[in-house]
Amino acid sequence: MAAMNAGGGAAKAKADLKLIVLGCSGVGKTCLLQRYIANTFSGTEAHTIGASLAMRKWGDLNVALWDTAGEEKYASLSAFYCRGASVAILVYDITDSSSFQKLQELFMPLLKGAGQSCLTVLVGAKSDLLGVKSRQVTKQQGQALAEQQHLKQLERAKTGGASTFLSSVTGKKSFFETSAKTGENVSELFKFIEEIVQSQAKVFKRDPEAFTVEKKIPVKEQHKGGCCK
Ligand SMILES: Nc1nc2c(ncn2[C@@H]2O[C@H](COP(=O)(O)OP(=O)(O)O)[C@@H](O)[C@H]2O)c(=O)[nH]1
Ligand SMILES: [Mg+2]
Repeated sequence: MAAMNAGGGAAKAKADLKLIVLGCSGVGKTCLLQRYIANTFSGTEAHTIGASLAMRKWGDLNVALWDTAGEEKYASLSAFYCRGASVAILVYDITDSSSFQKLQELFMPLLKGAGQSCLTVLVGAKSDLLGVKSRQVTKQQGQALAEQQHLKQLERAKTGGASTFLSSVTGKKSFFETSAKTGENVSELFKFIEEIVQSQAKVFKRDPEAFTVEKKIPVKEQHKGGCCK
């Protein structure tokens, strides 16, 4: 079970790599992590996990899973939050085209601060809502963005001279539509990431970006609704 610090105070942990979840407020980032970590979903309560850092062990690797705790509202904090990330899960809501737009405009540029060979995976969240609400972002749009983003990261890694494992990853596969509510595709998403990461364990073990994370954690995240208000 993951060691979580769900309340206020400081979290401190040694990590071999950092995974971050980026996207507008309300798209379902916290619920996605909660489904993965605890296999639960709560549609109502304030998500204390939204203010926390969770650790997972993938083979020999200690992975720090960072959930944005309101940082999505403050670009400067988000840049700090992206620093040195090895994996970024980029989330939008498939029933909200503005969350897809804002992901590209506000959040993807922040990846400049992530690790040079950062693996990016795109997630269209809330797939269970399709019977209730209409889809605003097609699968094709999601897949095209995933491929485009993957190529961008690959280019960046190569320009920086880093020998990168990203060339062994297919952009097309770096895209998932998930539901934290039903659990659809959530384990597939993390399995995909974990397999890539584990196959590169030696790289991560050697990586100078391995770090100690320490962060003052706000006591509670509050939802004001809407996207990035
Ligand atoms: N139907 C449905 N609702 C979801 C899903 N994921 C999150 N939500 C709801 O969307 C709202 C925001 O979720 P949250 O994870 O807190 O979003 P965050 O701000 O991106 O962390 C909450 O009311 C959740 O219950 C999902 O997969 N399906
Ligand atoms: Mg959250």
